Amino acid sequence: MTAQYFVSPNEIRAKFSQAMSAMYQKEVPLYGRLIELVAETNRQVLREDAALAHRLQITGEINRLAMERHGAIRVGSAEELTTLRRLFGVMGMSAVGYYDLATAGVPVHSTAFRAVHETDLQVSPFRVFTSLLRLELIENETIRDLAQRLLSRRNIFTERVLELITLHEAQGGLDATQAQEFVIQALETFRWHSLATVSASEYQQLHDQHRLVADVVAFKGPHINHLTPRTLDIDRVQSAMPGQGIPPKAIIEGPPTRNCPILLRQTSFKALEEDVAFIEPDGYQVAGHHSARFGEIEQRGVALTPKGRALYDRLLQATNDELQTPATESNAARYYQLLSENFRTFPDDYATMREQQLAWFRYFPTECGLAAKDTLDQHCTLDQLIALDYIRFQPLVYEDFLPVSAAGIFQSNLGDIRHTQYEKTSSRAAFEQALGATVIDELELYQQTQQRSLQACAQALGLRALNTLIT
Ligand code: OOG
Ligand code: NI
Repeated sequence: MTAQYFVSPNEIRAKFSQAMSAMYQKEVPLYGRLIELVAETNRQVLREDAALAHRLQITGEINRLAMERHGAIRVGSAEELTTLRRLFGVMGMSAVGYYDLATAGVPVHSTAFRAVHETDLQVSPFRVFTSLLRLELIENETIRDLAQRLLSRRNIFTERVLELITLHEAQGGLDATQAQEFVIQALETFRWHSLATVSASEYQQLHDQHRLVADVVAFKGPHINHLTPRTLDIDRVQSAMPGQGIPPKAIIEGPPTRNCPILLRQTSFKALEEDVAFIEPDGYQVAGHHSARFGEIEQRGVALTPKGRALYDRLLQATNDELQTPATESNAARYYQLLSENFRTFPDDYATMREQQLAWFRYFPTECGLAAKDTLDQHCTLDQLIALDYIRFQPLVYEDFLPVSAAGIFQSNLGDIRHTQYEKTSSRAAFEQALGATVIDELELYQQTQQRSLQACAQALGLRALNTLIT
């Protein structure tokens, strides 16, 4: 077999993302309604905001908008995480970023599996926020042992998907039939199972320790717990949600509303209470409830440089310090007020953000730049070319997640705001060991994308090199 018969990982990812979305719409009908609401809102926003529509056209994001979504799963062991890494590898997804949520009272650490190159992201931006339960944070030894026993007994992958992953690694790809089979088999891992693997009393013990522990270890597999479409106006969708019978959480996580959105804003609807059955030692089933699956929407803005990110983190921290208590429905108005006051110091136009090196951008040659190609001086600087309108810049979209926001999403759908302070510090090295690979630093990816766009400009304009000062 030669490489030309292999289906591109991008295509497998796109197919898988579609299949996952179809499965989740069947499992959670409210998600289907949310997708429609987001699609309708996006259409309206694009009709009303010609400048935004134009920008998304130039960056190509307009073509990926309708298919753009992320999912989230939680696993319990290093073996599960390692195999997931290999499974996502078949679809061209790598582990990007390390998120420690223990500092926010959630006993997991996480990464996001996603495509890394802008051309691949353009085909399918599908990402999966993947958390590993930190069993070592469970103080109760009996519960920890029970959890470990349950995890060691289960196999969350089908035999066939394991074979296909191995085949992919051995031959360097999958042909069309294998790829199709892979999508169907891989999906099984993320399916919802209403029959728990534990008795009602075991479930209760796990649940009393932490709801997350019960969710991760008491079922056959890491059911997908939400899928999140990307909206162009989260405030609008948030206020339209109740009218559609989808009550959102009180607070939109992340930065405030701005003219030039930065990073990521997110909101979710509460986890559903679902019927499950527990399996008693005598084999009988007992009816019960479990809530894990929810819905979420997100609005993505420009990715920030380390300097921009430090400013973001500082302003968010200042807001939370001033608020003193966790942001909830009762203090939402005050929270938003403090947030927008604090963020006044964060420049809200792309030109200033670029000048101050707060954000990453992509650069594109203009028609008049291309027309002037033969007249350009080799020593032209980027700023001069921008001033001449020979080059324009567009915000580079943030493809990742935010730990404080993620913790807020976890807490709202776990239904309790328990601010346990875990003593044991997290370790990226321990996570990477469980993963069987290092996680990619997302900042390097943004820098590379920016750099590639500058190289493409230089080439198109017949210049030897173009650089920004951002390193
Ligand atoms: C993941 C919560 C985090 C996000 O978008 O930040 C998340 C989970 O609940 O498993 O999905
Ligand atoms: Ni999410």
